[in-house]
Amino acid sequence: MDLKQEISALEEEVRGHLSTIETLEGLERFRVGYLGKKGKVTLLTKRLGTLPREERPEAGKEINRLKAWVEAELERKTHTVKEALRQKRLAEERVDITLPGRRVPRGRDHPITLVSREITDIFVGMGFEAVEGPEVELDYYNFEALNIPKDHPARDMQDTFYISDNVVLRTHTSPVQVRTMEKQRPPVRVIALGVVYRCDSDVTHTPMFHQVEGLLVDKNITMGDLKGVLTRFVHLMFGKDVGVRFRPSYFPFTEPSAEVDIQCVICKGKGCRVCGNTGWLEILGCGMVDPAVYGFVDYDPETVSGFAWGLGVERVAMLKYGINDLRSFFENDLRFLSQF
Ligand code: 2U9
Repeated sequence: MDLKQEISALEEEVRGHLSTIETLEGLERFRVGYLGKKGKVTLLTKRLGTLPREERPEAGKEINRLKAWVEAELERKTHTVKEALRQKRLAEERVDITLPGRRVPRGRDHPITLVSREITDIFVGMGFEAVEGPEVELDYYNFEALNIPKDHPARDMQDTFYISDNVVLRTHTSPVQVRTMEKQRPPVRVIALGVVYRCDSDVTHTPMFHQVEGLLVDKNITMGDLKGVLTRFVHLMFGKDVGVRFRPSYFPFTEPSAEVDIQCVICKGKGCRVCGNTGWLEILGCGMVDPAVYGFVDYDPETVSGFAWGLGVERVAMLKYGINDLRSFFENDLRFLSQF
C-alpha cells in the first residue's frame, strides 16, 4: 500500500473509532493510539525517511494535513463528549422543586424560661434592674457577707455543694446582690435571676433550681414598701383578686423576716389537698435587710434601709400552670414541654 492509500485508510479508521467514543478515558486512549509517541500518525511521520527524496515534500505535507485533521477531530469530539457528560450529570442531579419540603420541627421556650421572663418583666416594670453573677461562688459572698458565719446553724438550712473549703456552688442568688452593693452606692433596686444548687433531691427538691431574688435599698424604706411591692407582684402574676398574707419568719440576712402566702390557686381559699386544707400556699420569703449585712458592704445602716425577697421559679411555675411534679421541668419530655 502506498502512503496516500495508507493515509486515506487511516482517515477512515479515525472516523470509525471516534464515532464510538463516549468517555474521557476513551478520548485519551484515542490520543495515545494516534498522536502519542508510538501512535499511528506519529509512526507514519517516521516512515518519511524511507521514501524517495523527491516524494518526501509532498508526502510530508499530506501527513501534516492528516495530523492537523486528527487533532481537530479529537478536539471536536472532546467537546461533544464533555457536553454529553455534562447533560447526563445535570439530568441525574435534577431536583423536583414541586416536591413538598421536609417539616422542620419548631422548638419553643421552656416553661421556666417563660415564668422567669414574666417575673423579670413585672419587677423591671416597677423600676428594678436585672443583674447576674457567678454560679461558682466564694463562701464569703454566699454566706459570710449575708450574716451566716461558718458555724451558724442556718448553714444546715441549705445543703451546700462545696468545691473547696471556701468555694461553693451558690445556694441562692443573694451573693449577686452583695456584689452589686459592693460596686454601687444606694439607691439600689435590683433583681437577680439564675440557677442555684443545693445538695437535696426528692419529690419537692432538685439539686439545681431557679431563683429570683430582689433587693431595694434607699433612704426611708419601710416594711410598707416591701408589702406594697410584693403584693403588686402577686396580683400581676396570679390575678388582682388573689388574697395575700405576710407571716412572720426567720432568715439570717433579714430582720424582721416574713413568708408570703397566696390564696390557694386551686380551691380559691376553701381548702383542698394542694394547700393541705389551709386555703393558703407559700410563695416567697422576704424581710428588711439585716443591718449586719450593711457592715460587709460599707453602707451606713443609720442612713439607709431596705428590703429583700427570694422565690423559687419552679414553685411559681407549678402554681401558675397547675403542675404537681417538680421533676417534669427537668425531664425534657416534649409531650410536657409542648403544652406551654
Ligand atoms: C441580701 C440581703 C437579703 C433574700 C431573701 C428569702 C428571704 C427567701 C427563699 C425563697 C424560696 C429561697 O428559693 S427559696 O428556697 N428565699 O425566703 N430570700 S429574703 O434576702 C437577701 C438577699 C441578699 C444582700
